[in-house]
Amino acid sequence: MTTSPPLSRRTFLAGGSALALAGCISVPNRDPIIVGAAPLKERAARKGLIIGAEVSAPLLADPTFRNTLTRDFAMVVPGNALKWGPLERRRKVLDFHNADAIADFAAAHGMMMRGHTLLWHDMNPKWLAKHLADRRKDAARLIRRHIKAMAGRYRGRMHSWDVVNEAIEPKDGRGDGLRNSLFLKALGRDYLALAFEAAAKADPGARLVFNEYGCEWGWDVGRQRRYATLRLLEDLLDKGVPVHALGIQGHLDPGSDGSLDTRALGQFCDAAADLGLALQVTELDARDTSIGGSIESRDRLVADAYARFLDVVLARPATEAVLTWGMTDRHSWLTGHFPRPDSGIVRGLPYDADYRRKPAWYALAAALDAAPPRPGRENAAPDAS
Ligand code: 9MR
Repeated sequence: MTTSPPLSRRTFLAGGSALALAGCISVPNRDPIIVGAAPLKERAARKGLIIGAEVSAPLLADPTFRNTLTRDFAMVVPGNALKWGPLERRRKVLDFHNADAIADFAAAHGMMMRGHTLLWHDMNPKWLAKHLADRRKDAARLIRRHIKAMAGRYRGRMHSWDVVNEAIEPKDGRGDGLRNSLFLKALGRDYLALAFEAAAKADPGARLVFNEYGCEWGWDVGRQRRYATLRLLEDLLDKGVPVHALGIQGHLDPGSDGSLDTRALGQFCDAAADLGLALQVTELDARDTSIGGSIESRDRLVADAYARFLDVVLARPATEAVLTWGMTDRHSWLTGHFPRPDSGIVRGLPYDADYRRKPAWYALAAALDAAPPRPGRENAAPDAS
């Protein structure tokens, strides 16, 4: 069970114009949250935290998107531009133009950047699986070369890299809970150490992250995922493999009972921190696909999921960053991947499709305000003022 932070720790505004700007949401079973409209990045920086959002390059040309993004967020992460598939559709022809556009945008606006992702079982070029299967002897060299090309190109410019994404899949039936991905098939579990070592060599300054989903699930498979993740990280760290942080994706599903077990999530965060890892929330959103009722009540449940999840993760001093997977419901993977029965837009992000702040924005703001400061890191983020 999480408890509400005392209201005195929330940001209050009083007075006519301030109240017009202020948001007031009433989250079920909690006090009403009243927060001003101070940018999220300012609130995060006060606590030594970083707030960021997933973007795609074409959106950066839209002034409304751009202005909202730079006002609220201090970090960007490309949603797809750095995945192996879009990057090297044809073998040995690398297309960095979208990723470069995002990196240039970040630099021009004093924003930080995360890299997503060096190795993932999904969104790979068609030629890759066959190539790895046909030439197992070359697999390690090919993976090293890929990581060197990617992480090397942005050396010194990435705050962190998702080195390996979603490597856990208990349903694949292995004793260690690892996903039977094309990389595992080619190299066995050694591919994980190889990837982190290659990334450390290519960009020694970047934080190297193991990124995973389903860490907050209450179901049995959630418990299995957490167990497998911790055992794997412990093993890698024991062997001296340079893993620096655990990425907790945070794709929440408030319409589904058991999808968020705050107690298990808290214990998981503590166990990862005990291993010496930093924590990042890397892909936060909350889908209302299976929630009926009015927009207001749907938005309240989404905001409640943000609040309950963030209260747990931000209470941990090891947590250093929160990134939402997108910013506005106008551009979110959720509507395509988890369509609502009424075919409406899925309202999982802090801004609605018309760039109005939603209760989820205010829940995020309140959670940042309530987070304990990270000693020594307050206002450490660039462009925090
Ligand atoms: O947001 C991404 C979407 O545009 C792609 O179609 C999809 C492909 O599976 O990947 C989405 O991003 C995923 C991320 O890379 C890893 N975690 C889950 C995200 C949502 O599927």
